[in-house]
Amino acid sequence: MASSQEEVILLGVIGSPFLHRVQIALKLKGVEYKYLEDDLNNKSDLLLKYNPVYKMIPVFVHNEKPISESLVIVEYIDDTWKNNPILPSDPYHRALARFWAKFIDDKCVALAAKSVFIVDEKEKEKAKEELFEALNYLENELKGKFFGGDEFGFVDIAAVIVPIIQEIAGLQLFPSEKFPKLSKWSQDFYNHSLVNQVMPPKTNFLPISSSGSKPRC
Ligand SMILES: N[C@@H](CCC(=O)N[C@@H](CS)C(=O)NCC(=O)O)C(=O)O
Repeated sequence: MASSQEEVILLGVIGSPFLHRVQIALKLKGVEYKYLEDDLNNKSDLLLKYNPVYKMIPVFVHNEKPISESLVIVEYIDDTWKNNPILPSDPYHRALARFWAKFIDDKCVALAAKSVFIVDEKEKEKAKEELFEALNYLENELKGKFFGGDEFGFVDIAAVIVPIIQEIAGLQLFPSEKFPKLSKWSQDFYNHSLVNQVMPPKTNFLPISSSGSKPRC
């Protein structure tokens, strides 16, 4: 728990999967925080001050020290509040968890955006094929109920975006016959008693958009 001397602020926009990563981590740790909803069409001075480099939410501010990038924030939360660990303790398993979390952002998220926004049909099909290939790696990586084992961990929190991509993109990304484990995982994770306290109704997710238009998610 954050002590009464601590000030914990989170800037975000409800419906952003990147924000929800941080909220799940805070809920798991039982950290109280002040939530400030931003407006991506009219970014607050606080957002521009605290994340001048990317000008993106989420931004986490702990005792006036700002941190950006959702996965960096989740690691910081895990390092700061030691109860209910998010990353494994073994260095090799920690490295693997970071590898898959990065894979989700670099491959799955990037390819999903591409497969939605590319206009050329051939290229769109190619991006979809590559996305399916990437998701197949995730499917094979899912060895237990969660990526983290019996309980969810860093990769699960990173992967919260994967079913959201399906919703917002209107893609049948993982029909259960193609990705049975991912499909079951997404139900288990979203229905988890901590996670479902944080996630908004699926209709509230922000639309992802190509890098040219604003605001983007
Ligand atoms: N890599 C960032 C991505 C965050 C992100 O894409 N945030 C979007 C909202 S979902 C944003 O702030 N967009 C504003 C903009 O692009 O101007 C993270 O993991 O935190």
